[in-house]
Amino acid sequence: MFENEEIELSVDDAEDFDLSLDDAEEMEFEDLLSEDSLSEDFEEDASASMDESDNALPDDDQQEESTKKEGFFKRLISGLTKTRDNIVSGMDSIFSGFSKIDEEFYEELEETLIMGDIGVNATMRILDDLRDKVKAQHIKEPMACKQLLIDSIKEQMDVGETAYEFEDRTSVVFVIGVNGVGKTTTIGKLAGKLRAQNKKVVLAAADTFRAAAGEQLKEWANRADADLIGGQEGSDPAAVVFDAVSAAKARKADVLLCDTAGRLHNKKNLMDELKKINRVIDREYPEAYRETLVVLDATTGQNALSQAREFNDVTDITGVVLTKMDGTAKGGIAIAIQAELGIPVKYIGVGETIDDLQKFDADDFVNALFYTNEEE
Ligand SMILES: Nc1nc2c(ncn2[C@@H]2O[C@H](COP(=O)(O)OP(=O)(O)OP(=O)(O)O)[C@@H](O)[C@H]2O)c(=O)[nH]1
Ligand SMILES: [Mg+2]
Repeated sequence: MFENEEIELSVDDAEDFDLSLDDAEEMEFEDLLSEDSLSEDFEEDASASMDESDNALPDDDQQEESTKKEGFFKRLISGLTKTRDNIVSGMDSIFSGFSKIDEEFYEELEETLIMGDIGVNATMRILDDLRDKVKAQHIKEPMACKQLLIDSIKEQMDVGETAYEFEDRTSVVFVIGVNGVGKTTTIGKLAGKLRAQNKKVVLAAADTFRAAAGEQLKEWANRADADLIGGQEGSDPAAVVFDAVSAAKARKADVLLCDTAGRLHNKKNLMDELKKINRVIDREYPEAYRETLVVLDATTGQNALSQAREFNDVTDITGVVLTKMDGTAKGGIAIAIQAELGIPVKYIGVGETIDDLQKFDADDFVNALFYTNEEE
């Protein structure tokens, strides 16, 4: 089965992935084009529910930009408490416990970084960079290394400026990831964010494998005040996406968010299906800007990193959403993802409600990680 804990695709699997174009053509999508086949029994236009909803979105305009930024940083600091305790308290005792910078000092730092889920390769690069800086600047005091280490981590995480272009264009956001990582929840939160910017949002419930998946997305559509296009349980997910693309075009939607299954009968099926859906979007909506987000559960640490690699092999990932950052000690994985894969973490999930999705900024993240009260 395709469990969270183990996603291991062999190269052989990958070679089998290719579905021929003919397969896709056989799906007779033309038949689905007619208006009345748009899965009406499942389709939901939740626009009426906005006003009386308990979950009405906060009015961004009412808040001062600076207060928001401050509040955001505070939330980030508190969300990262466990990760910070895990990594930084170990660091501080190394910085204060050593009287000189020697091999043993570097070894202790290495162990702490690796234990903090920063990843072996990223750790090596961070420490090589630190050694260079220490040498070049003739640093003798371990305490004086702290800021250099922070700088090195930030440099290794550099993936250039993170673009959120899809938010401002007519776009399709394809959301993928193994089961239970938080795909559906992330789509709900993203829909909420986009609706708060007054965008027209359509959700495609392309997880037709799990019985409750459609209902779950429908709830999020109501909460976020977005349209939903779904299909019956067991129906072809690529056909649902085909319908959703037609609806997005007809309704002049700004953003189409596609939820996908995290588990199928086996891994190969899942990857085949993702490829097939991808092809349908490419063919039917070539004018749309494409964003492919892989959702990873931060609590799974290094497994998240290998999942990102596997998905990157079958599709071009444009960004990562790292969920469940609230309360995990494994938040260091954000560093490993950017430093080792060069893929930007675009959002982090910090809770289960509609407001619990934040844009990720590597510098803010590292600052929050190393934040101590004395520095105020
Ligand atoms: N604490 C916390 N929980 C989260 C976060 N994101 C998602 N969850 C929870 O994780 C669980 C799984 O989330 P889903 O959105 O259903 O995950 P999924 O990837 O769609 O799962 P499948 O559809 O089964 O593949 C739910 O209980 C969510 O509330 C987060 O950022 N923080
Ligand atoms: Mg789901």
